[in-house]
Formats: sequence, C-alpha cells, structure tokens
Amino acid sequence: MKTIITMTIVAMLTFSCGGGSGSGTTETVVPAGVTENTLNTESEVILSSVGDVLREGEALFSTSLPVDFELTVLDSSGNPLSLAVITLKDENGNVLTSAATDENGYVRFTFLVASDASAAVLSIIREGYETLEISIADITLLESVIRTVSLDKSENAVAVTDSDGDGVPDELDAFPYDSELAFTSQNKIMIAFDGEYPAKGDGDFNDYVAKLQITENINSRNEVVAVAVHIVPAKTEAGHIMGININGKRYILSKDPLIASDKPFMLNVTLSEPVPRNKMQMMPYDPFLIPANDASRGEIHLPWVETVYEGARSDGNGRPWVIVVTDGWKWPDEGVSIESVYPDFDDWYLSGGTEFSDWYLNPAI
Ligand SMILES: [Ca+2]
Ligand SMILES: [Ca+2]
Ligand SMILES: [Ca+2]
Repeated sequence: MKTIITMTIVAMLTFSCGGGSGSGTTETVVPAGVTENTLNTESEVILSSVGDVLREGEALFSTSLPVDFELTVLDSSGNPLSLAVITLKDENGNVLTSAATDENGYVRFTFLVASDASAAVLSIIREGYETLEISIADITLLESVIRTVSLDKSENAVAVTDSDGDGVPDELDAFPYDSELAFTSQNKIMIAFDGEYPAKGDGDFNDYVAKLQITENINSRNEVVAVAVHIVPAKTEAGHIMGININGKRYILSKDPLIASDKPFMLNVTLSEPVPRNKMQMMPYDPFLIPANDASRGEIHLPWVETVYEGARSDGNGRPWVIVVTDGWKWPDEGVSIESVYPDFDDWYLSGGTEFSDWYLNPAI
C-alpha cells in the first residue's frame, strides 16, 4: 500500500464571460438584474497541491535513492506556464538537475538523491513571474514528489536574453549558444562489487570498486541528448571486466583483464535521437561486472535497476554482490565482511534504507 500525502489549495476565481467563451466553467448563476453578456461565473481552479508518495521500505543496498519529481506550474489564474525552469538543489545549494516545463506546464524527471540528505530545494523560475522556492524536508522518505504550484506575476519584470532561442534565458541555460542543449544532470556515486559471483559473496565488497560520475545533457524539451560516464577504478583485481548497459545498449569499459588497471574510462554516448526523460533509463543505468572475465559465471548487476540480465541479483539471504556507496567510502580489507567494519550496515539495509543512512561514516574503531 502506497501512502500518498495530499494537500490541495483551491482558489475561487471569478471569470468574466463576455461571449460565453469562458473555460473551466462549472456553475452558472444569473443574479437578478444582470443580463447575459455581463454574466459572472465562478470556477474552482486548483492552484497548489501536494500529492507526494512515501517510499516503501525496501533494501536497495544503495546510498543513492531514486526520487521521482512530477510538477505542474500554473499562473495565478490556473493557466499552464510552459518553459518554467525547475532546478533541483541539495540542502547545501548545489545544483543537481534542471528541467523546463512543457506546454501543459508539466515536467517529470527522476533523480538519485543521497540517502543521508535531509532536504532538497526546488526553485521554479519563469520570465515575468516571481521566483518560487520550495524546500522539501525528509526528501529520502519520499518515492515521488508530486506538486502543482502557481507563480505570481512579477511587479518589475525585466527583459531577458535568450541568445540561442531555445526558450531558456541565457542565465539559466547551461549551453546559452546551443539551441539543442539547455541543462545538465549530474550524479556521482561509488560502486563496489563482491567478485565471488555466482557463489555467495564473502561480504568484503572490495573486489572491484569504482567511482562513477554520470552527466546527462538535456534540451529545453526535457529530453536527454547525450550521456557521459566517467569511471575511475579505485580498487581493482586482475581479471574482472566492468561494463554498463544504457537504454539496452551494452558498453564494455575495461579492456585489459590481465592487469588490475586503475586507468579511468570515459564513455560518451550521443543518443541517436533525443529521449524524453521519463522514457530514459534512470541513472546509474545498469553497470555490471563480469567476474574473472568468465562469461560462464554470469554477471553481477545492481538488484534494483532495470536490466535484461536474467541471472541472480541477490543470494539466498537477500544479499546482493554489488552496492552503491557515497564517494569517498573506505572498503573493508580482504576477506573482512562489511558488517564487521560498519556495524550499522545490517540495521541500515534491514530498515529498507530508512534508518542508519549514515552507516558508511561510522566504522567500528
Ligand atoms: Ca537559451
Ligand atoms: Ca541552450
Ligand atoms: Ca569478495
């Protein structure tokens, strides 16, 4: 059962219907002494609502959690505002991703949020309107942020420049002279594999550890145009091969299985055509490891991502062979299980990730 948080603010607006062309009319009352063409009708317009959905506790074994954002931006009369720029920031003001609303004032995207984040901030900027900032507390307890907001007209509107004519003003456009690009979306994670697959892992999650920095370039129509994945191996063992599937396409990243290379890889993918963000595979896509470069052993994939891989993703005890951790994490020594180094690890995943989300900061002394 999903828990949905609902809050709706309904504004009573009076429309003047000159020739009977008023939209959104629900009721017609003709007061005495008023003729048809000066008729006033009242209509209910939802200007602001919250329909957030709470996350169901599920052990993802990831310190980055996917949160779905769905926003509708209206003016104070309830008309949709297109090309409103939504920017998601973390609690320290770092920009995580941006997107522009479509002709229905609507935008949707999914983003990985750090599991120990206390809040997220959405800023909504539209030329000619007052900027709105919304702080969302306990962001990681939410699976979806579903909001309708309205912007007030700005008293002292200033003219803005849009050099490339993509509808996004220069100051908000990450590519102000490229009409095919407007925003970037960035995520940085660490991925740690236990290479015993398909045998039960020894739980040290140190057989292949890499930093992944993922950047998506996005246009003003909220479509992904290109993806860059920068992988820096942090701890490797000879023989393991790392790869990643993006939108069903397979990319092998490490080329030389004979040496344990810490050489970084850069994967740049320009999609054959721009993909709407709600149809794009969610970051971090589908990274995988071929243990010992032995295809007969299968592949290790994250337990919670979309994949075509049909082999096991968790062992008989519900434990995976790969976890996502925050950049800077220190992996356990060889053969030492993660829970003996990080005593809160079990409580963290058994709580579905809702408790002890800072487990990786508290090693046993
Ligand atoms: Ca622009
Ligand atoms: Ca641009
Ligand atoms: Ca291991």
